[in-house]
Amino acid sequence: MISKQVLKALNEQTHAEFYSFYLYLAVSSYFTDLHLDGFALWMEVQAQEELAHALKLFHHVQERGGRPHLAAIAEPTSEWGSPAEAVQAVLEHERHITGRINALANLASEEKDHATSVLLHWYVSEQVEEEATADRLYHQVAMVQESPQGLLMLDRELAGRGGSTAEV
Ligand code: OFO
Repeated sequence: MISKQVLKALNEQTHAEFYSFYLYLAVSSYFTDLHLDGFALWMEVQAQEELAHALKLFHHVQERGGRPHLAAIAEPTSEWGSPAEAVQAVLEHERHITGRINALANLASEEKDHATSVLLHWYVSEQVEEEATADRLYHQVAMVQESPQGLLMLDRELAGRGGSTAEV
């Protein structure tokens, strides 16, 4: 049986992952408006990953005899000053999520909830990848932001890699 504290924290993290889904969709939509379809696709694939992250936690709560609580999801920002700013927002969000996952992992250890600890090992590794890919993309877009040609080349590259978020 899951403790009340762990249940609450897992539900909050599920909510944070649903918010991540919303944020990536908002960024995807921003890039669609700019006709940067490769960026838009990359962000949409990321959004799908976030949905999977949320559902994995949702099902874990159910399997442990808890009840998921579905709180309202806030509207994400939908406008940024430049493509680099939009990608920076994603990078900062991933850093924030890493902090949350680490705090959750600490709580699961303190509560001796081994099943949740094992599940969270996956999230800890996933966050290393999420931050690294967002960081790489941010540096690439910042590098070409003054060059429309460079931006279009990067966009084409991202369009070709839309099926995998593990690479940029
Ligand atoms: Fe769910 O990892 Fe990104 O936010």
